[in-house]
Amino acid sequence: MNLKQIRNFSIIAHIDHGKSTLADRMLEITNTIPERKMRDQMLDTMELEQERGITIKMQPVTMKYTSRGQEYTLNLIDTPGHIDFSYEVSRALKAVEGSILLVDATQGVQAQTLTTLAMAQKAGLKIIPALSKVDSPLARVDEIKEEVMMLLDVDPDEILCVSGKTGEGVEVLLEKSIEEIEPPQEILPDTTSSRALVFDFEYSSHKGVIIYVRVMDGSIKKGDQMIFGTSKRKFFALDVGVFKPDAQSTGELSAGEIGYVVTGIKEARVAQVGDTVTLFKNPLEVLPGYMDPRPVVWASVYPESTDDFEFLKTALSRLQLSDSSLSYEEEVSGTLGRGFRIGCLGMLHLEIIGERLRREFDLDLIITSPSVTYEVMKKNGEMLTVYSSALFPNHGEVGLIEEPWVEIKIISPSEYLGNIMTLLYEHEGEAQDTETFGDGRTELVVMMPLRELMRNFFDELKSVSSGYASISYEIKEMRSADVTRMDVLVAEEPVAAFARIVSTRRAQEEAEAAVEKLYKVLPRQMFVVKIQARVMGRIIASKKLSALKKDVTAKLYGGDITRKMKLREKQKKGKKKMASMGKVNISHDVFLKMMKK
Ligand SMILES: Nc1nc2c(ncn2[C@@H]2O[C@H](COP(=O)(O)OP(=O)(O)OP(=O)(O)O)[C@@H](O)[C@H]2O)c(=O)[nH]1
Ligand SMILES: [Mg+2]
Repeated sequence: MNLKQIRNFSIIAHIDHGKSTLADRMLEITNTIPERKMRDQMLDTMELEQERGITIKMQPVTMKYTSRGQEYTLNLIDTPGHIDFSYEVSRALKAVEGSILLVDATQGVQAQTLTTLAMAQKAGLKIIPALSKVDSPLARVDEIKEEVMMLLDVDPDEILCVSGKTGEGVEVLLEKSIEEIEPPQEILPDTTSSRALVFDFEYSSHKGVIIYVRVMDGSIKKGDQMIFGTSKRKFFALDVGVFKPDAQSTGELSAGEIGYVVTGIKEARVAQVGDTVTLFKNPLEVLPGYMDPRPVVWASVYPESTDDFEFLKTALSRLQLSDSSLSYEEEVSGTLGRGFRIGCLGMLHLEIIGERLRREFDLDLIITSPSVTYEVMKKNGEMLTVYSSALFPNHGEVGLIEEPWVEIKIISPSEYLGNIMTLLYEHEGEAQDTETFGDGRTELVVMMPLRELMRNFFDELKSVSSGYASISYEIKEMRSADVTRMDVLVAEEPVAAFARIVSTRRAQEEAEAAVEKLYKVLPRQMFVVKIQARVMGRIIASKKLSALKKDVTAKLYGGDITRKMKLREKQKKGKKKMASMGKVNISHDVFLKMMKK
């Protein structure tokens, strides 16, 4: 295929600014999808994406479009807007030459507008700015244009106005993209070999790993023997084709094109995003790949039924083949048995992983409350990286603790600043910088412990700003942390799964909340059960769950009072014995209820 007739681009924007809806109109205009098959957010192919109305995974699609008598192949990659999925965006950007930067005309520039734009600029991409949702009665076109002009240093007439709802302006946007985005170029135009960048993959039980590639040099044909540059695994290209957005076999993918290659590989961890595939008999050098994503939060996942352990293991390895940002390691817990510690890019990511495991693999799971990573130096000089609360050393052994801090950027209408400042204080935030941003809005730069960001900060920010504030964050540095382990004891025994790492200044509050919660969900036993929270070797919250009264004498009608007394005496002894054994059987149901917010 002639490179000059190819254009590769992505759509980037803040969450919900209308990327997938704009893509729908492009699919229609280019007749990529017949009208009768069209539905809203066509590129959100996952059931969860449709249900929640958000894009989770990037989705490439190949379209044909004729402009001024010339037919073009347009490869579009729709990207997610939510911050937890920005690793998807960064990978998509390495496969294209340009990006449409969409700004919602009813909302204006938001935090993720800035971060995704910075990513695209760093990748050296041509930026095509456009306002979306201009059909809306709430659209403030002139005002928002000003914001974009400041951001990009462009003239107002360079900012297009589109509506994914009505289709207004979409053809103009396509024409402009063809005009302004550079066609792809080969790095080695004369090569007889081929190579491609792997930017994503999926797994099919029939076909094995299917890699999503951007061909950089030469062309990949069905039947070619290929090799992964880094993992060195060989395979035959069993099928080659493009996304329409369903896979459509073409037999060949040439330089500049975006499509898929079926590898037949069934084992996990061979295909890596960012790896290069090249012709086996004449391999080319490996292309620069991607930085591995750094997990932000860790949580433990256990099957509700211990028999499901192997199945959970398989499920995670499959899931990793459709979500390259997921990492996990095996872990054993005294109470919950064998499970995994999984690393995620944020709370929504963790929630989506849990939901996919339940749905796509029909697994019943216990997911512990998430924790960030702590670097602990023990008094004996030993260094530990702790991801799991239960493994956090005892207070007496701890020398120094460090935890990750993030730089967060918040954009909000200025009238909510007071509320936001209070919230920041509650979450140990330190304001660094404020700047007025456009009309009546303020941009705040704040440093905060990641631990506090993960403590429901996003939801609280939404609520104190009536949904108007937007946020992005980046992990910046490690700082010393004033945190400690809180144990929850049931009948005087600590329950590992309930251990949490809490900030010392909030220890009392957390301890009382944990005891209260367990008091509510733990069924009564045959004997009195103490529920306690312990911090730094001291019990700081405690509650007694009274015993279940089972009247052992009920069956004795009238009769002998001494016999009744004897029975009661016996029962008392029995209870005492049970209590002294300290065995309270905590059911999975109780664990589940405790893990829930
Ligand atoms: N009025 C109006 N509403 C729109 C338009 N485009 C999208 N919407 C609505 O805005 C919401 C978000 O649209 P999406 O296309 O899913 O946004 P997105 O940018 O793909 O969202 P993420 O992928 O989750 O970041 C939906 O409720 C759409 O119906 C538009 O042009 N006009
Ligand atoms: Mg979307």
